[in-house]
Amino acid sequence: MRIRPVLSVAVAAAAAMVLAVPAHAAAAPATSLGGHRAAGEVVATTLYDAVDALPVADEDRTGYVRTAFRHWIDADKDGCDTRKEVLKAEAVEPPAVGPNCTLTGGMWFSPYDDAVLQDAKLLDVDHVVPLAEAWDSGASNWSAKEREAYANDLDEPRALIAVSARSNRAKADKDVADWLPTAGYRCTYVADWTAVKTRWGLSVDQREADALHRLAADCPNESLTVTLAR
Ligand SMILES: [Ca+2]
Ligand SMILES: [Ca+2]
Repeated sequence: MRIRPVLSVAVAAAAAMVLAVPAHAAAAPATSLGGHRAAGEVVATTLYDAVDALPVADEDRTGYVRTAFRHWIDADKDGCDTRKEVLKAEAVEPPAVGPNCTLTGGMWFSPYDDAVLQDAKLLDVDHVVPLAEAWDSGASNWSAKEREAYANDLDEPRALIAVSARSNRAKADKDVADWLPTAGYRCTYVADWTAVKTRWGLSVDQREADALHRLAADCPNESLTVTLAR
């Protein structure tokens, strides 16, 4: 069970972009990620093809510090930072929002470990592809602004997720070769991981690529639509 109201906004935005081009062009969405990429491009692919398209490269953590990714910001200046925005968006029962965006009450479902939580303090907002993993697989070459956009990516509902602090701390900065959520959520997680890596043009290391292929083979080859961020 996932409640992601922002998803409908993303779908509407993607549909609007499709509608903005002639019908014959809309019938042939981009399916290949080889070569040219452009921010804002909507890629319509499948899970298997998307996994195949991720570039394989060695990863390098040299120079990584968590503060290289500025977060949490309050992009729309409504008093609620990115963490609070995700908590509000994903609540099964909405919390009361007080001064300084203090969240009281509410209920959340953490799909990583099937936990039901009734206190925002018990949740972390997880970067599905962790900041350190992003650094290792491409973000070390980005500008500070790009890293800030990555760390606060509210435009992509698959990028950030409210989960139990317990499960997030078990995951830490591990990739799919070393940590997975509960079995019932794995296919969603693998698809979300692949979508985020695709969106941001991040590479995968060989162990991770092997794990993604193995995991995806046990999942339906669902269609995957990704708006490229860079
Ligand atoms: Ca805000
Ligand atoms: Ca990796």
